[in-house]
Amino acid sequence: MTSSLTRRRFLAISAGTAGAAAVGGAAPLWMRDAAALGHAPPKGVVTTVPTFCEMCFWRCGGIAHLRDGKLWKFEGNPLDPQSMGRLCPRGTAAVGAHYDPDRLRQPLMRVGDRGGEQWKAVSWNEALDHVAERMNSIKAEHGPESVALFNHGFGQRFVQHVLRSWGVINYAAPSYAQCRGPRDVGFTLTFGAGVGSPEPTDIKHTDCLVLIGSHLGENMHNSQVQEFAQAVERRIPVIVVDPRFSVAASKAKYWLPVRPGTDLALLLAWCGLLVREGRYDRAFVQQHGHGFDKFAAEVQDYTPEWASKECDVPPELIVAAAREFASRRPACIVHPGRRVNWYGDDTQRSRAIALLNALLGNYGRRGGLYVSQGIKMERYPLPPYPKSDKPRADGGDADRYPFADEGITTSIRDATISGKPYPIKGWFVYSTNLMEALPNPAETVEAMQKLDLLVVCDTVPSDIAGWADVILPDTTFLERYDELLTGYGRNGWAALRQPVVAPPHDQKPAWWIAKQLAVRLGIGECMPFDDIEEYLRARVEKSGHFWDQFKKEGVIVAPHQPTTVEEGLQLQFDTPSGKVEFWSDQLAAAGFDPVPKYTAPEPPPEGHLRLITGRAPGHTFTRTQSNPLLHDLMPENEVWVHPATAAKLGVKNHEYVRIKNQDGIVSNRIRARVTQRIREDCVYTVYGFGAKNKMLKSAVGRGASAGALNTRYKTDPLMGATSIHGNFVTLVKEA
Ligand SMILES: Nc1nc2c(c(=O)[nH]1)N[C@H]1C(S)=C(S)[C@@H](COP(=O)(O)OP(=O)(O)OC[C@H]3O[C@@H](n4cnc5c(=O)[nH]c(N)nc54)[C@H](O)[C@@H]3O)O[C@H]1N2
Ligand SMILES: Nc1nc2c(c(=O)[nH]1)N[C@H]1C(S)=C(S)[C@@H](COP(=O)(O)OP(=O)(O)OC[C@H]3O[C@@H](n4cnc5c(=O)[nH]c(N)nc54)[C@H](O)[C@@H]3O)O[C@H]1N2
Ligand code: SF4
Ligand SMILES: [Mo]
Repeated sequence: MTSSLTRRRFLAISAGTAGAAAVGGAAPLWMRDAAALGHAPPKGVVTTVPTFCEMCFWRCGGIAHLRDGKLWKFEGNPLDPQSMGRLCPRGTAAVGAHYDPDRLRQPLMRVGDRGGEQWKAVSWNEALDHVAERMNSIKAEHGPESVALFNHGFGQRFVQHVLRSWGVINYAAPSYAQCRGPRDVGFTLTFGAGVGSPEPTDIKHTDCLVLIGSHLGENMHNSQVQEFAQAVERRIPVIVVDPRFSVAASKAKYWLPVRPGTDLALLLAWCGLLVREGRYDRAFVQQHGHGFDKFAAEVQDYTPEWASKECDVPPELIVAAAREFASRRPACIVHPGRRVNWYGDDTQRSRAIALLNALLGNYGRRGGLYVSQGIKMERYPLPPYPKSDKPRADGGDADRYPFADEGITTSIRDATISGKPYPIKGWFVYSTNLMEALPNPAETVEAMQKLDLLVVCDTVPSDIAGWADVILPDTTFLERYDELLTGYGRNGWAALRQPVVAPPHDQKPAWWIAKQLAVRLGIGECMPFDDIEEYLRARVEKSGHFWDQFKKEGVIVAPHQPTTVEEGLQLQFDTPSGKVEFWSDQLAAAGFDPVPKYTAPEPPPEGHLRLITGRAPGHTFTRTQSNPLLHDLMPENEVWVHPATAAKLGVKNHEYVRIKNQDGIVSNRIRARVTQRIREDCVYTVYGFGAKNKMLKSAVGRGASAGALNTRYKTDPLMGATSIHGNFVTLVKEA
């Protein structure tokens, strides 16, 4: 396949929503011709620097182009496996993050009440002295465990390292309990390994792809979307299960518009059908399965007719889809999804997805789920972290949720509110916008009122920064070094993040902030190097690579190791039985269902609709709202509503409405998008809009915040993930 073809498909896949979402109907900025993007033939001296993208968490390698020393454009790095030489619209718009006029420019300290958004500009010395002094007084009174870290994204590495070196034991990212946690736990319980990122789905070679929600094409994880576009071009059957006619659904052979929250019924019925009709991989099950007979006995009673009633899709469609994907095994994937925290029982749904894949025998198979390989890069010798005799308060040590294997943001929040198991008095927030990312912002506010110290390190005045005592302005990823990226995939690879341009104001790179803080906390020895380049260079050279070449190429790709049985891989399963656990003794012992059981979701109360959320191709959550290029592409979100529902409510297409939830929370005004592309019993909007911080001038008040409407959430009893799709809403017309 030629790259031009692929590129066309790539654009076509994402165009579906991007075009529709762009207000005003004009082609979105990133799709206009090269000249409009500023890609006119260069004048002046052009230089290039490779680095990797942080516009989302896919970490694509790109090449920044400078014209006369000024940042001009950012393109894919052909050597990089995550970008395969192309960036998605958000990556291309990274230039806008550097030039964003709303950026934080210097450290700020709060004057007046917390959350009052009154600030004075201070020097770095003053800001960091204050943070260190407050941290030390919390340590003196309560111990270092009473300072917690919330972090997300790649830049957090040294911030976390310094805080843990100082004694912090509670730390969490929303990418676990608010995102992929249930999926990774569901897969670990079944196969002994989580899914990880990038997802090892061999879409490139698959003969059939089943998507449960996963809205590829709106979810723009770059290389995955490129492979999906190629798969569509190859005309493989795509099966999409989604209450909404997503971009992926528009490319599908079968679309199953299930009633929201009923996926587990469908998945169990599919398992039942495969078992009854003998359409599963007997050899795989015999060789690698544990407890298959008990599993089979349990699932064989789930029929398409039963699932049809729960899911509100015809039984014939359920059967046809199952026979279609089963006929392609093992080169068939039921995609594990990524943001799976939908209803609070998500680990068991993810486990059902894992079990369905196991029945297809696609684990470690070409066209199925391959087994990722990594790269070995030597470590830099750093002192070990001190030990604490206190338990973790972040729920990450499985006390509170037996199968949690990472820290849980909301457990830290709960501990801050309750003071149990001990008081939490300081929050250090690095690169996560907790006001939007966590459920029920009122609880976040309640917790923050109990703090003696709230530090936020961000690039822009996010909503959480509005609550800070001290705001530390980070550089954007284009202006700094970070830790070395060691990635997993078909090949292991390492990538370098390095400064492309100088920060425009008094912003400082995260590693520098961490080191300065370490010195003030009296633990400077935990970062035993003057400059991070020294650290990175040592790691690279010790690993047998050339630093200068790495700086020039940006990527080191490890030699290929087998990732599938076809390539000679020996399968291993790190479960208690050493096998694929169709029946989970672990779950049974902990008092949970060893095979997932279905509970019907609560129906919306009379006159209410379920609120579901997802992604727009041209934004990443709140982090791109003030990026001028992406703001231009999509300045606000819309609420999707079915014509029949809209007619009942008297709502017209494109009209402004407000979303009101069951607890009386009313959103900013938001345009209605009246469309057949969604079921009648739910509405849909993209998450990340509706910023509240006044300093975010371009984006404040634009669109509705889905985070603010998520006041009613359930917590997954297995591992602590919090649900997002549990709210019922009405649309209120503007007076
Ligand atoms: N452009 C862009 N891409 C991104 C991101 C971004 O911010 N912007 N974020 C990245 C991140 S961190 C993540 S985690 C991923 C998330 O991306 P995905 O893992 O694809 O997220 P989903 O939860 O599957 O996406 C929501 C989809 O699920 C559907 N849905 C809602 N409720 C139900 C239901 O009950 N059943 C079924 N079957 N479907 C339902 C919605 O209609 C929508 O199409 O995207 C990544 N990619
Ligand atoms: N209601 C609802 N809630 C959700 C979701 C949903 O779909 N709906 N999705 C969930 C998912 S999948 C995820 S992954 C999480 C995402 O949650 P977050 O990671 O909190 O999402 P962002 O909005 O990207 O917030 C990141 C913050 O980091 C800042 N930032 C960006 N780059 C840098 C940098 O280089 N340095 C520093 N210091 N800061 C930086 C941004 O300005 C922004 O304030 O949200 C979860 N919460
Ligand atoms: S998927 Fe897009 S935004 Fe995410 S890292 Fe890659 S290019 Fe950047
Ligand atoms: Mo996520």
